[in-house]
Amino acid sequence: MFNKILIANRGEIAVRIIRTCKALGVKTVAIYSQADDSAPHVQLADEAYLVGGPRVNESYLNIDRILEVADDTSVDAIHPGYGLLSENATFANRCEELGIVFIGPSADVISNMGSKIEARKTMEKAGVPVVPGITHPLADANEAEVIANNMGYPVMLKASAGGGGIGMQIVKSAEELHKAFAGNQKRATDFFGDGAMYVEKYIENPRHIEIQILADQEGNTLYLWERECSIQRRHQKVVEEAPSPFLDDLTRKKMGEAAVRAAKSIGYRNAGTIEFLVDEQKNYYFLEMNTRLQVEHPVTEEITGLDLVEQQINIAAGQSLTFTQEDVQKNGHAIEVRIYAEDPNTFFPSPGQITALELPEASYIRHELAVNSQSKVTPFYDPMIAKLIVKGENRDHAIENLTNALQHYKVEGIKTNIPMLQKVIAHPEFHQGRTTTNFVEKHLQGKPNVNNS
Ligand code: MV4
Repeated sequence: MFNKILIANRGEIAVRIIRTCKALGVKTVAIYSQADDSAPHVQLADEAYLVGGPRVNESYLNIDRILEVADDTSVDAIHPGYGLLSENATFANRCEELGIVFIGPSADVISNMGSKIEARKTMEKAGVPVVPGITHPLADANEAEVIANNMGYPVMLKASAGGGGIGMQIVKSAEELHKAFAGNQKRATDFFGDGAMYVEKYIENPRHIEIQILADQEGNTLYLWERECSIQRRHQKVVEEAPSPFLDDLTRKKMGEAAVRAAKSIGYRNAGTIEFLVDEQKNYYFLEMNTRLQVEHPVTEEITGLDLVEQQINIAAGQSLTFTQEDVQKNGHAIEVRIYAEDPNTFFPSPGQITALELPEASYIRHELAVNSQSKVTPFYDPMIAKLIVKGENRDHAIENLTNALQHYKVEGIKTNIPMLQKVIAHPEFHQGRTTTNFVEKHLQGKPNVNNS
């Protein structure tokens, strides 16, 4: 087992990782920016080092400086958390060159899954259903038109390097196609420095359901059920739950087995997530693979009783999984809501000084916090300040527990999205499990399902 781990992240996920390290008796090294000198993760770690200015490019993405700290402190491994350097193949490679274990898959696997076209090709070969479409880069708008005419409209143009909803465009007719192609290619080039695009059939009113997997160094690969993450606003997830209210046990098993095939086909090691779009007929299609721990991992932990960070660390340290697929439990129902420092009406970030923080406590409540009652929320990072996770014997109980918890959740000094979360979970459509990706636009903003990206 490792003696010391550096956590190359900040906020709630850095705190979360430190917690498991402490439980495992592993020493921790935190890094921080000038804007984070009194942040919770800095206070909790055994050692903490300043790595640069407030902007992520100067600090949390500063690979040279982070590796200098890792070297100086003689850590055995680096946990990248999510976002930031977690899916950066260069960083994974640099760690390996220094003889430091990157807690994640190999650099090759990261880059293979980072290209959506490569990922589609790989999954198709592995017998995992992908959204109907192509697995090569489009030469030009004329080729896109030929393919789209064959496939039938609407279609979606997507950037191969895309993610987070950037660089994708719905196209409803041949007339729209040439303009959409040029616009999308420009955005892809501007954002990702890569204009490669492919085209897929557009799936109407899909759900976003993802399968958590774990794979050890020997290739033992298990699925840890699904998370339903359809309720989002502008590609920012808001509510996540496990299990999905939409899946039946047979679909659940088939998706789990497809996810295991996907992971095995690329020699995957680590915790990982296979994202699927699921249509109204419960057809599921591979969307992308995330080669890291996810923000919403706690709902899986709550229903399985597993600690995913512990599993990641054990796997990275070369230990084999100590349980089999049949051992993976699925108890009760868990829901996570993301608390953002944002104006509930305009959705703009609302940074500032927190003046009071009073949290509900109960056996069914779990908090993951990036802040305390004295924190200042700065404009430099993601405005997510906390996650609230509740459990229940079943979905109705979980919703009831969440309603109570949110009622007693007090953050003062800054604005938060709590009123919006309350509207979501009080909505009859949510109670009925009609959680589709257009939920927020349809039920909370009175607008049709427009593509805002
Ligand atoms: C789609 C789609 C419909 N059809 N692809 C959005 C994020 C990106 N990773 C993929 N996304 C979508 N791809 C096809 N062929 C609809 C979406 C989509 C979406 C997906 C998951 C969660 C929320 C979403 C909101 C709008 C659109």
